[in-house]
Amino acid sequence: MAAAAVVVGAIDTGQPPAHASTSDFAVQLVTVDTPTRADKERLQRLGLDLTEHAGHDYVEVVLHSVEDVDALSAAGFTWDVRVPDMALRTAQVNQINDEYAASTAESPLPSGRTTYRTLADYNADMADLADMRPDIVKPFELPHKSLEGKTVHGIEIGHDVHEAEDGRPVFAIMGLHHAREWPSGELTMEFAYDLVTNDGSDERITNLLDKARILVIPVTNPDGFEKSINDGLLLDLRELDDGGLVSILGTPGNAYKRKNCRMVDGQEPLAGECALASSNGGFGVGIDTNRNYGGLWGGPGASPEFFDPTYRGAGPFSEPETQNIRELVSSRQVTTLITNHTFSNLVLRPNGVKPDTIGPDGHPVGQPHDEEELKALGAEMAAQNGYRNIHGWELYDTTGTTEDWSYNTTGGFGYTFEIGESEFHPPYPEVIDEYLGAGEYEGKGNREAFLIALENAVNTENHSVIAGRAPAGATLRLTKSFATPTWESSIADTIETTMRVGEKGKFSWHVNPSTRPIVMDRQYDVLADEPLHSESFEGTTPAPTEHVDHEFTVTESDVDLLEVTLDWPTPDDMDLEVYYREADGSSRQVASSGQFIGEKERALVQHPEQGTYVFRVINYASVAPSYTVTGSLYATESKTVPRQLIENYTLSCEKDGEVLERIPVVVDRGEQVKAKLRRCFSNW
Ligand code: 0X9
Ligand code: ZN
Repeated sequence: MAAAAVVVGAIDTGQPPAHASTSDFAVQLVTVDTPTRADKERLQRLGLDLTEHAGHDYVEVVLHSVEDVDALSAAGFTWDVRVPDMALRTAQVNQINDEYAASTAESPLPSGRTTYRTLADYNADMADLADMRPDIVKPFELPHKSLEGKTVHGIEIGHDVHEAEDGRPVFAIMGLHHAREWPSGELTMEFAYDLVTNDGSDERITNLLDKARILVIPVTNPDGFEKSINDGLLLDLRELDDGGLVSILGTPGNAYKRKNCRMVDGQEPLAGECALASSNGGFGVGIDTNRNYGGLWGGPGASPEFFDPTYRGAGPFSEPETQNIRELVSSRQVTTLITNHTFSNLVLRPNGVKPDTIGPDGHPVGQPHDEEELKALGAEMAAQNGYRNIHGWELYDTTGTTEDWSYNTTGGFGYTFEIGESEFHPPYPEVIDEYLGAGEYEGKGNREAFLIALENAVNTENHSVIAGRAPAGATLRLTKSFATPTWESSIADTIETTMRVGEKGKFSWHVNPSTRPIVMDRQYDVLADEPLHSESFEGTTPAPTEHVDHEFTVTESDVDLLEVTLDWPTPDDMDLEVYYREADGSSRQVASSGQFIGEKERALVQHPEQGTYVFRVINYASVAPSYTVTGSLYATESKTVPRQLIENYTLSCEKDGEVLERIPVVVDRGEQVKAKLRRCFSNW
């Protein structure tokens, strides 16, 4: 089947745009038909630039070259073009942004900004916030410079922020792992402005700055972001003299770059090298920093190929950009974390791989141990921004992502926000709406979602507290070392955090549970071996391109899966479609299967409603005299992988760097335990 061209959201001049570049391929965004999960997995293996924008029967993909188009059609996929020329679209967005900025002195954002920030703007804004309120804003540098030698900046916000840590819980929010996802940095930065400018006047925020410390890292991948924003802002629309035909100045360059600036594994890039490597829209070189974290590193949904958009890197945490976040999160008690991305209007929670996937420990990866709480908080946040609240794996598998590592390693709740409807960097007014909320979400939006996340960070029901008495001025240190499983091996991980005991000699330390979620008991569902009910229909094959329908009724109410299989004796092609018959007699397609020639068909309907289904057997090109179509209904059984370990922290009590006492502490989520220190007092 040929690809139909459906053009949405781009200027349609009726003529192909003129390009300044010699290359005549326009980078485009297409919607690829993937009716089954198997299709999605097959698509994923092609190494194309998949976006997170996907539904049950499609995935949006960025096509950067003729080779990409060829790969897609060679694999038999069909697609619609959504944005036929992304460079043109970016140029158009730039024009909208220029007009908005020219007509608007100050936006309703906390900072009042009217345009996207450049890298220099982010760094200047963080410095400005620290100047504005030095008492509550502490600038910090992440431990590793980027590959190009840039300092990665962050700010810590909270009352008495310059004092030694006092046991308050920590909230972390970050953006721009992916270079082209500009709003992810904007919203992160705006939240910082919101907190800082409302301290003292807004009771809720003032209270939160009393109870928590907030780590803000708007640009985790400064090398990549710099390339994307610099090239992206250069794209320019010019009116031609002969009748206003739209032309475009420049090529996309790195405007759609995703990854970091690693050019060759294990080597630092040469000066200027990364900016020049704008082949294929700049997605070619680099490591996907959101596949480079250690948790299940190298598993499904992360590519071993350097030029793949989801290249995982030479090893877990091989990149300075991910080492930075690792060391930050391992040295603080981050009870809630949000990593911002664009786009697709999603609140994603762990895990990144389908629960029935057999993990490296030989058991199904399962649901996260804290699924219920993670889901509930996700739902609360999603009610503010109108996003879908789902697991990372529900679109496609990923491993080595930020929150899959941070949650499974530290137990702190972690989420990926996929901000915005349909673009990596939409017109700036959309960024404002995403932050403040618009339409039915007016006054809520991601601002409110972030505040709820921050409130969760201080909510003792969802973390742990170690309380007790210790000599005033003592340093308390919590440490824990363990092996974090990657997909094929493991890495050594250490958590080490400190706090200083105040003058009253009492402490209350807000921490993550001592046992990691990954070794706690966890649930997974398996399909029962035997179907609840199964029915087969034999039929005479219709003429090519014709079809035959069979009706199948579901009377049971608690069915987890309807499996429909189609079999025939010859190695040629039939297709299968499954419809649900609505009360008004109309039919709605609920599943389909259109495999390659020779492969038999299998379509799945999750949680089928009661009622009548139609199995449509289509003769695509088969000479078989007859076929068999079978519907089977299955229930799932919930199983448990038992808790493998109880882990403890080691709490040490120190005076001037000398350890006076060490005790083990075990604490579960939602629990408060007393730590009884003795020798620390007697030896003080
Ligand atoms: O693929 C990604 O890294 C993220 N999507 S994006 O379009 N921004 O690139 C999603 C990662 C989060 N998903 C999971 N944890 N599964
Ligand atoms: Zn992203």
